Formats: sequence, structure tokens, C-alpha cells
Amino acid sequence: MKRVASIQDISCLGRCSLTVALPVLAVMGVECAVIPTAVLSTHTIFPDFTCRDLTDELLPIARHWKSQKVKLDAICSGYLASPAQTEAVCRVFDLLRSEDTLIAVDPAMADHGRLYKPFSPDFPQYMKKVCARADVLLPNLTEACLLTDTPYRESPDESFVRELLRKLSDLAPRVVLTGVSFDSARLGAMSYDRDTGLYYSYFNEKVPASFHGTGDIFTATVLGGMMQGSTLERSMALAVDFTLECIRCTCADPAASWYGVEFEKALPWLARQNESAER
Ligand code: PXL
Repeated sequence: MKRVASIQDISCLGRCSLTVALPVLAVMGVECAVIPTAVLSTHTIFPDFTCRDLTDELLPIARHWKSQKVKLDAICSGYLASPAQTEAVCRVFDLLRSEDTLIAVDPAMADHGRLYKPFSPDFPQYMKKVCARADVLLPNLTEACLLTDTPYRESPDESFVRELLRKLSDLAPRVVLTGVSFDSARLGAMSYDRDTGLYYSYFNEKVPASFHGTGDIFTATVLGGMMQGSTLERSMALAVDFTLECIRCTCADPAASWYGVEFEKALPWLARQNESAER
């Protein structure tokens, strides 16, 4: 069985980060070890959330695993609570990776043109160093603009997105941009491989609703797909389809946007994809 380590926070309420990565990877038949970066009462979109930063625990956990000769097929980082934590995560990658460990980074720090509340404007400079360790980098459009010092555009055209992907590939050899849409009917993702120079895009239906935590679901699904032996491109297509499935399951509830998508209802769909992949 493949084993990945997921480095991100536990938001106790609001379906995101570890509380979605764990079930998604479990359904995909992948063991998910965790290095929690912080414990928050809720994700940071709720007002007055509490946060206990766990920066001091990250390296001790990694050193203990190293002493136990733990083998990791992948290490994936997501939401990090502070600049100091970005440096600790770089050291965790260096300590725990072996030659065939895939490093995936979701620079979960911004959306809809803005940094998340807790971060100061210089945070992307710190996050860039984490991204530079990645084999696969998975930002959304806002994060991609911040990482490449590109002014944010709400409705980018294809040439803008291609140029953004190319700039991102200065940080990591394979990049996947999420939340790509060139018209009102379709939404998906676009990738670029620096070594082959190939772009790939995959779209599905665009549902006119926005939910918190969908990026975390997308990243966990891409990682799960790759651990199942699929290519990055196939894993990305699966992640687009699964994220849409989660959104479809959620649309009926008008109060859902802060509580994250009702991915629990879509997990059986994801499990069925494993069966067809095995056949
Ligand atoms: O979904 C990204 C995310 C993860 N963790 C926390 C967040 C967010 C986005 O706001 O606040 C704590």
C-alpha cells in the first residue's frame, strides 16, 4: 500500500485540509500519515476562529519518523500557518524524502484575488521557497499570480493561463492550475510539464456556486490518483470530475458554502472509479 504524509492544518469544523485529505485518500486505497501544522476551531473564513500553531512539533515528528526509517511514497503540503512554518516544512521535505518520494505542494494561501485573512502581503515570498521543493505544484489562479508576481485577472484567456503556467514552471517541473474557466459553461484545470513542454487541459460542467475547501479535495484526489499509478494528467481529470461531483451533492443546501462541500455523499462515486481503474 502506498503511504503519503500530508502536512496541513486540522480545522476542527468546516471540511478542509486534513479532514478532507484523510477520507479522500482512504477511499482511494492510500495510507495518509499526518503532520498537522496547526489546530484551528474552524477554517479562517469563519470570524473569531482559534488557532494553535504547531510549528515546534513539525521537525520532532519528522526526526522521529526518520529514526524509524519510515518510507513515504509522497509528501504533500497544504495550508501553513506562518512564515516560520514554511521554513520548517522545507526542512521536513529534505529530511523525509528519498529518491522516489513525490513532493506535491498546494500553496493554500489565497483565493478570489486575495490572500487569506491571517497572511501578510510578504507571505507568498515565503511560500515560494516551499513551492521550489515541489515535483508537482497545484495553485489556484490567485495563488499562481501571487507566486509569479503577476497582476490577478478575474477572467483570464488561454494565452494568459499558458504564460502563467510557464512562469510557475520556474518553481517546479510540473504545475497544475485549478479553477480555470474560459466561458460560463465549463470549469477545470490546466497543467504544464516543463520537461516535455506539453500543456494539458481538462474541463467539466461549471456549476454557478462557490464552496470552501474544494481546492483541498482537488489536491488530495490528484495525489491519490498518482499513488494509484495514474499519470498526472489522468489524476487531474479525475480530480476535476470528483470535485464537481462533490459540488453537485452540495448545491441543494444554501448554508453549505462555509461548511465545505458534502464530499461524504460523493465518496461512493470516487470508490467506483477505483473499481473501474482496477479492471
Ligand atoms: O482550504 C484551504 C484552507 C485550509 N486551512 C485553513 C483555511 C483554508 C482556507 O481558508 O483557512 C485553516
